[in-house]
Amino acid sequence: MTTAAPEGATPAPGAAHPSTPPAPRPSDGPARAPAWAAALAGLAAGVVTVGVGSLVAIVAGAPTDPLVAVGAAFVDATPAWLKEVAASTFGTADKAVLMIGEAVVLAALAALAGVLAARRWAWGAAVVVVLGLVAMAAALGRPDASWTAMIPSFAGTVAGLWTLKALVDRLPRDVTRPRRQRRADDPTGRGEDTGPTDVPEGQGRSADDGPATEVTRGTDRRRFLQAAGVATALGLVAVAMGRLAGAAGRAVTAVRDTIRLPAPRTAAPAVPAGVDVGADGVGPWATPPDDFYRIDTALVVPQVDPTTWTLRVHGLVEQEVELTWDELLASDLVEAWVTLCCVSNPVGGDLVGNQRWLGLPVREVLARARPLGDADMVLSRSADGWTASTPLAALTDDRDALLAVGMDGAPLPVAHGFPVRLVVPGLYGYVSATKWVTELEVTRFADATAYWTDRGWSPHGPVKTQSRIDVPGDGAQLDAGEVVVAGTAWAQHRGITRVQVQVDRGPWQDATLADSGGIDSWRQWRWTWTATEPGRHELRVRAFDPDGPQTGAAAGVLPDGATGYDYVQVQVG
Ligand SMILES: Nc1nc2c(c(=O)[nH]1)N[C@H]1C(S)=C(S)[C@@H](COP(=O)(O)O)O[C@H]1N2
Ligand SMILES: [Mo]
Repeated sequence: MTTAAPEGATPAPGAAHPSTPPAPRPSDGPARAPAWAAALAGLAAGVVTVGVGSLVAIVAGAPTDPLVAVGAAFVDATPAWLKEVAASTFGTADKAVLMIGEAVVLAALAALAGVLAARRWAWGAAVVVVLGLVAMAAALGRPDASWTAMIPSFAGTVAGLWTLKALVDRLPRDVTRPRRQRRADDPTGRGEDTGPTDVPEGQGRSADDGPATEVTRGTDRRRFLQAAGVATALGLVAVAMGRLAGAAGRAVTAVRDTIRLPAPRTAAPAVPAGVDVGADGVGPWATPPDDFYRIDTALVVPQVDPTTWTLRVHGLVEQEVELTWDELLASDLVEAWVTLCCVSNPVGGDLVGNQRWLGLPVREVLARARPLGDADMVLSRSADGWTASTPLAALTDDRDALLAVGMDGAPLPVAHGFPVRLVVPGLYGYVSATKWVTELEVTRFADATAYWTDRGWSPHGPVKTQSRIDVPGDGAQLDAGEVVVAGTAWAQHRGITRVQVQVDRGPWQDATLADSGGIDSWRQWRWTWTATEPGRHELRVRAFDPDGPQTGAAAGVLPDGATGYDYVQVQVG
């Protein structure tokens, strides 16, 4: 009988004790869970799936909420005539109707998954997995979607499967069990001597508990309802958070869409056509904003409304200053190309990007506040409380340290700091590039520390001169002959003066530099290698700034940025 018992059936008392044979259970037939409970398990798992999916979507900062993605894919896939019918029938409410319809269909399928899972786990699981695959496909099918678009649906599906399994295991069973035999009839004859340590908790019950059927069902049902209730509540909270964040996001995005940035007082210098080295596999010199690396601690991207945004400049200043969005846009804005990079970028890594920023030089705002003589640092703070410590000198010298409002000729993308962020040439992002910035506190390194400094990173983060081989890729198989070796190098605010490549630790050889787009931007390079000898080879690169070659000593990113030469190993022939 035990082998025929469905998953989740209460183990017989003493089952965990090989020395104690199970008590006879004459009518303990294959217990069947009531359909309402199985359907409820499915619904709860469905709510968890959707909730986790939309939460993960916010965390990922992507518009790939599974429900929305499926809805959007449905709209795209709907033949035009059906769309017309829907539009004329439901009018402007058709999107809401679509989402409600989707929720109803999903609820029905979730309930079905529960009922099936209660009979046979694999059937129920299959329904969940198929739904998950549909959502992943829908998310991947959105325009511009990268493979990460499927993560929310995937996470939701995993969470849903887990919840379904947990609830199905707890389904109450309609079992009619006779009153268990008294201990006196116990075939082991151990009778009343059976101590509490001998019987696992909750499994051994004395006959005084009354009819086993009532006790078991009542407990089962209560436990199940509690578990289903908790799962549903958590799922609903997640859904609500997803909706709220989504609504705030849409509102700020809508405001962003209406903004027309003023023309710069000083336009960025014209970029020579030759900044791109023109080698396959080397990305564009100007990083498209959609491809620009994103690093921040924000779980939910801060939604800052420019109309209520202000920048407060205070601390060691003669005059506190408060700047509004309108005042900022009415200022003389400057445009500059600046390469931003992350201190966590390993040698050869891609946490680096180059863009054209539009903003007000920070020194002009600071000049209005008039920092006091003993100040040496500006602690910038974001709307979500993140902080960066920037040397006052880097913000007041003649470099283009900007209170930026534009990137690539458009308002900042929300994930890159809309409406206002800092961009400071020559410093890693963690000590300078505060997104969603709302506050500049003029202070001293001796008196204040920033977010990452409190977590073991250096208070100072000047960018280290670095170079990277983009082609050939590590592990590439190459034909003997001429091989294009190319990549990029950066030494913001000092400039790249030379790049060299080395084969198998031989002599360093000069690469050809692409045109310079200014000392604050990275510089591409290429070198042609005549690969004659078949076998394994190693290519290394190093860059020079006006002070000399980059350091070759390998060091990790902590506490102030990685050093060492980037290299690739390739196979020729
Ligand atoms: N508010 C805020 N700004 C921030 C951060 C952050 O966590 N929060 N991270 C910084 C770090 S470490 C880097 S490298 C840059 C990255 O900017 P990006 O995401 O626009 O590429 O932002 C900086 N600005
Ligand atoms: Mo960073």
